[in-house]
Amino acid sequence: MSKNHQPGPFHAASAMDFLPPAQLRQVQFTRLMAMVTRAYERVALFRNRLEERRLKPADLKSIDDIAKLPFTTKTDLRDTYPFGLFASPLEEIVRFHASSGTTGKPIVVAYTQEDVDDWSLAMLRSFAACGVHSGDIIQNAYGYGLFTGGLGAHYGAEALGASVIPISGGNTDRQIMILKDFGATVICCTPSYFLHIIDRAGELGVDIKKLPLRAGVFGAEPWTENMRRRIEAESGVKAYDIYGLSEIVGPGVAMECLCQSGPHIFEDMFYPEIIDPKTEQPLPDGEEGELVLTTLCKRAMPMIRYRTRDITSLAADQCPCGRTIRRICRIGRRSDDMLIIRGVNLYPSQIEAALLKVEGTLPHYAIIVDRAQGLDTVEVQVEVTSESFSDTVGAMEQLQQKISHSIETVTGLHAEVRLVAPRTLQRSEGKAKRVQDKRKL
Ligand code: DLL
Repeated sequence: MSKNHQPGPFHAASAMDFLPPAQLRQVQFTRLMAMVTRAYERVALFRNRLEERRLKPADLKSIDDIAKLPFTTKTDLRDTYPFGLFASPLEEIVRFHASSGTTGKPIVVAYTQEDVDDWSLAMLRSFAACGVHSGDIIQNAYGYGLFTGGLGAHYGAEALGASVIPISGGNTDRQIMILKDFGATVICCTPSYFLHIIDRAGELGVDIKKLPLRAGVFGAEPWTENMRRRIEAESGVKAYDIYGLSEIVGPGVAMECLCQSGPHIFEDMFYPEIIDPKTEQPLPDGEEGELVLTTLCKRAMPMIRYRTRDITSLAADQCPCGRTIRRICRIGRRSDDMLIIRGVNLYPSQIEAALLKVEGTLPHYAIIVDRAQGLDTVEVQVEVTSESFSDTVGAMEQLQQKISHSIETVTGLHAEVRLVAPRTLQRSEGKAKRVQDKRKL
């Protein structure tokens, strides 16, 4: 192990990260059996899917048999909205979260008390993996609310025994003041937001390199090695990649260790597979494809072979940190059209759903995504009917506001709206290309 790759103090909660592979497989199989049995007995969709394949939980003989199980997709969550996939009665649910669906309705996820405890443990292991410890002051700038980032990181940080500053996202000047005044040693936020904090700190004459801030737990959106280098060079803060998604638990599905060689998946809790998104056949370690995850511990809302749409590969080589759990490579793209804007998931179909709610608009629109001073911007250009377009300036402004409001209601995001005359936006001869993503990550 090189000098830069010190393993850091070992945290007892991380023992599962280092299990011998045969023992890990045994743990995975035992947990899989309990989870699949629960899903089969309590969730109609899973029971029907298994019955269609003439499968019973008892037919699974080893963890490899997971490949016999049916996939679950975001459409399944949409079709069973809001509570149709719950395996626990509502009395046992202690928490809901939600994330963007593909149209107007969000997808809902739920947790029992044990689920919240397991999630906190996964986040504790995430923090411990990158050397964060009980003496740290963690500024948690992930959004608190239905988004899983804020509360997920919060509970994990408390379980670790660290001091949490639950500042949530936004209000950058205050973020910088608190970073300085409280002497935060760790920050949690999206990597693009941290770049924005760096830029703003520069404008305010604050040198982040001189602050006690040592590490950043960055995720919820794709980022690159280039961004990591920029963050580290400009702020002196070590940047670690954290991965997760609401459907599986939230943040803490996978997290980088001090070696910064890709997030380790907490495989005893979330079983990873890589499949070819077209043929749906499993691919071996090292090959790129779509990540499929199965929750091995979840009670309120178990997920069987959930198709994440995230494209990655599982690293086959051993990490110098000694963890036996596998790593995923950076997720740079998805196999669907979901965009991530300031950490918020956005489907073009949501914009369409928002426009449909406003009279006077036509179903032709373009979404232009860009990045200004580290922050993502969204402009929506909308064709309006000729009657609306020839209306008074006041009426046009009103329509613009209505559209903007409708987009914000459906997506939770603010977008600049530009009204254009009928037949101005380029028509496509094949699949409509509605999104221009000009961000250079
Ligand atoms: O973004 C959970 C999270 C919160 C992860 C805080 C990390 C930190 P969702 O809003 O459901 O959940 O979005 C999940 O975001 O399928 C990926 O496409 C993307 N994503 C999350 N982390 C990363 C990452 C949270 N480190 C979706 N790199 C996922 C690339 C990421 N993409």
